[in-house]
Amino acid sequence: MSNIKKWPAMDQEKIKKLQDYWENGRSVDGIDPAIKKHLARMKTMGDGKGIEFLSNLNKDYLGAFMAPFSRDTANADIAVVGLPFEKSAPMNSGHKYGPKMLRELSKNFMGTTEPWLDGKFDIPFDSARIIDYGTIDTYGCFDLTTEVEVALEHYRKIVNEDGCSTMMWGGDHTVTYLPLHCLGNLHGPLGVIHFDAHYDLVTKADFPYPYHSGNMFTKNMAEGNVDPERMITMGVRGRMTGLVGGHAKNLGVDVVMAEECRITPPDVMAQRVIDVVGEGPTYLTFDVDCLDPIYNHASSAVEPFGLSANWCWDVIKLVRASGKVNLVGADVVEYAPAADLTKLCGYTAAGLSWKLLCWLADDMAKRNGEKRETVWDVAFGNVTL
Ligand SMILES: [Mn+2]
Repeated sequence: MSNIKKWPAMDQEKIKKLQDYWENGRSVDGIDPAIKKHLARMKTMGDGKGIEFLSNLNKDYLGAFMAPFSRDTANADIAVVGLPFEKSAPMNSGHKYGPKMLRELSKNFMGTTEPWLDGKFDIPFDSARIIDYGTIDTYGCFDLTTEVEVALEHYRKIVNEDGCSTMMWGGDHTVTYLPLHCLGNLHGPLGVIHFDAHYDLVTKADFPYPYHSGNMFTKNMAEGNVDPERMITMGVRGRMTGLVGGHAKNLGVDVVMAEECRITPPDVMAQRVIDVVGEGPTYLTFDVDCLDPIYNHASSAVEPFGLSANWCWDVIKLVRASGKVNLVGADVVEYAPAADLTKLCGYTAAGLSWKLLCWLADDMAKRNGEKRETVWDVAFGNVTL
């Protein structure tokens, strides 16, 4: 005989209520009204067919974060763009597969909504018209300058003609030249929030090739598109530090070494970022090699003793939450999936990209003075509630 003493049963009335809830209670009855409205809207897409978005499986027909694939930038506010450059990778390569893998993994990071702060939610697809522009095809460009010129034609249309913000996936860090160049032209000189193990401040005098993964900031400074005194770089360490550090001092870029980042609380660092970039138009570029190899070992220049993914997110979150920084574009670069057998680095990069997309959509709505809704022209299945 067991000596278990059974706990008294719940009373019949309570059980009856639970039975009734089991039969009739639906999750949609208890959710945030804004999300309820969003889900109802999603359900009517494409002549009432709706978008089934809770499962990421078999969603090749949808783009990044389940956004619609489109090149109609005249009717969009934010374009997710893949740039597959890898000719400037100093060591490990394979960045050409970065946008493709991140697009695939990005479909994990949504349900088209995201918990934000204080019980509020981000619903980026109800704040801005977001499209996945796809990956810009530079296949056959065997010279990096030609590759940049081909992609620039796309970027000038997306940004300068049609006024879109871009959430970009590299590619090696060369790709950041394009949004800085075009968004700087559109908005005026940009502040830059830069996460990286490296300064990336090589000059033409150092190395005369026009485009590479170490000169996209300095070239844009010389063109008037980036203000070095509104730029902060976090996470610097490793082999290039002694060589390029003098440029940061001479140009007035604020640099926080990885060692200092690790002992600085995120709220203190967030305030420093806000003080440096100010209220002007600001770009955020996240080179995954800023991260410690435990969070990223799939980039072209792995450097040990780096930042934690959570610290970076906390800093970014607190900068955004201040409401004081005007984000006009963002990117996540240097991810090379061939070295990422577990996809751990890719999930981190894609998850961070989704959070940056939410911030971009929020700031885009503020600049527009109104929320604009993403529309899916083609629907493929019922919304799951
Ligand atoms: Mn870099």
